[in-house]
Amino acid sequence: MTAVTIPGLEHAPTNHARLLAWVQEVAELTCPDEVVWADGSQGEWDRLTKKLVDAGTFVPLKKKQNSFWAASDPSDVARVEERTYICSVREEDSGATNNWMDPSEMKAIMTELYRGCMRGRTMYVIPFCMGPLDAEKPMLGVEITDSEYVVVSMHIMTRMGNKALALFGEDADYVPALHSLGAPLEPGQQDVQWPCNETKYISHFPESREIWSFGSGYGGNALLGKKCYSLRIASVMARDEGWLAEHMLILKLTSPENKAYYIAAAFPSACGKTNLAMLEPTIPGWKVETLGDDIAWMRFGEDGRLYAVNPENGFFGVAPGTDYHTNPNAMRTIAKGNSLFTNVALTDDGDIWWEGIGDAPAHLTSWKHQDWTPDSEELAAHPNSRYCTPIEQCDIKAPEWDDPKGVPISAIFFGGRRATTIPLVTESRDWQHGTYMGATLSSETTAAAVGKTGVVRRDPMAMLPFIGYNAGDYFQHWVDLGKRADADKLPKIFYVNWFRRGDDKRFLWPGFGENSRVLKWAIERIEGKAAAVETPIGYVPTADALDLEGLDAPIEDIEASLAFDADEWRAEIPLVEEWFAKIGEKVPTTLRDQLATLKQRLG
Ligand code: SAT
Ligand code: MN
Repeated sequence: MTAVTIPGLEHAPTNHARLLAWVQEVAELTCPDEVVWADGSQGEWDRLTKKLVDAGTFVPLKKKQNSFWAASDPSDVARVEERTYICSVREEDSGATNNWMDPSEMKAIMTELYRGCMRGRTMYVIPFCMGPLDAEKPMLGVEITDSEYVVVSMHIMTRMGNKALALFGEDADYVPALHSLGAPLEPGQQDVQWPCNETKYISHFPESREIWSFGSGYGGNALLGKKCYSLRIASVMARDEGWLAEHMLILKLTSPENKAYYIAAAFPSACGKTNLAMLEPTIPGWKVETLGDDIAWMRFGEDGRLYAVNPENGFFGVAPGTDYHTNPNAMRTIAKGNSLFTNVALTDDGDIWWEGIGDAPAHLTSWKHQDWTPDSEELAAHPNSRYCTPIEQCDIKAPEWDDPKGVPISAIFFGGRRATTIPLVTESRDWQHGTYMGATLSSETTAAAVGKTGVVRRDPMAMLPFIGYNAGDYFQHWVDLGKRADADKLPKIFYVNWFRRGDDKRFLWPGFGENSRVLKWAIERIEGKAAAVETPIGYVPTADALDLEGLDAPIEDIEASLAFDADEWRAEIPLVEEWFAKIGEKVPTTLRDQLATLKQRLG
């Protein structure tokens, strides 16, 4: 058989034999018009953003330099959890919380979908590195894609191109990640603004550390370094190698005494991770700096402490609700330009707009490309519309944000969106109790995934859609790490809920910058300085243990936000039992014991 010649295939900038063979194989299967190796240069950015503008996918923003507006196909706006698969060799290794298909069966189906799927398009080969390039063991990947939108998004979200490829040598390990929009073009066929396919698969092969994605151009489905690699595949690597890959922001909190603490916090998608990561404290003398807003990789250092690294290079934040009040630092970051905006609204003078950013102009172009006025019944921006912007230009990034050593974590926060039951903050008794809190975390669903919003579901460690293996084994991994470590050096675990509501549905706690009061209490607990009451669910502050100086909120609301209500917690027990029953026999004994203790304490 003679090898197919596809322009660009000959001039590969690497001698990495396995990578070359894979690129050749994919090109022969998908039949692109040409193959281009992404170099990550400014010239490449300029060329591809122009191509996207010419195609109608991007509109350049007159009011933000080097920034672009894109609106997706209305069917391609979020992660598709129903179409996301963990294709482990054994079904039980995928577990009750993941979709599973036999790997060879999935590969057979997807190979047919991929056959000829890049006709009429360019196939890009994007070498990338998750986490610092100068890490002891750089975490490499290669995404093959036929989407220019993906290439330019990867410019922002990852370290990619030549600087990543330089680390491959001739045989470095890397995660192969194949992506196609699934929208081949016949000769002369006019392209659409947002090509995609009705059939979608987001597949992971944990044993061989591979990712195959088809049919979607949306961030979480298509930027494969993010959820697919840094959470689903990395969680499997972390289990095998004794570390943690978590859905957590990383922030640095400096006290008035100038002591720095690092906090990692897990909340489900669209529950305020980015806002907390960039918080402006309302209490004097405290300072927050940002290291990451979505993913933390945590490994034990030589001193026995847990060190966190953010594998990403940019923020892919939920736009609606972001403004100079809720997240001034995000606003300042995107104001500098060099950003992409997807599914927000476009103003007539070439700027972006979304619900919650301020008064609506008299006329907008909505995310559906329709005329929009304040009288319109539909939202101007999709609730899961996103900004994509480099960390580098965030004024409050911590200087050590890309230190390959990472930062030592003092506290881990778990949190969800719950109108009832869960107090503003609860401190766990120890790591195992904290693991129980994480494993039973619950939250109301948001627009970040396709499906109904506002439904309470268990979202363990905010990782429900991202655990790349059996959730019971994942809990066991958390338990085991805690047993192996020196208890004094482990982060203290807290459970928070900014979203508790009063009888009339109003939020009891003002949130945003005021959350600094909760951070302060947590740090003072670590330092043994703040008071708390012991309850059956852990240690909860009374209102006077919190610094409430200058807080403009009724004290009754604050007290209600902190309240432990035994009846509400008794009602929670059957839900946790149902949840553990769903996970099945792999629920660690330690967690069953935690549940039994809680039941007993509740009486
Ligand atoms: O949609 S993404 O997966 O890119 C972001 C998120 O849901 O956290
Ligand atoms: Mn996320």
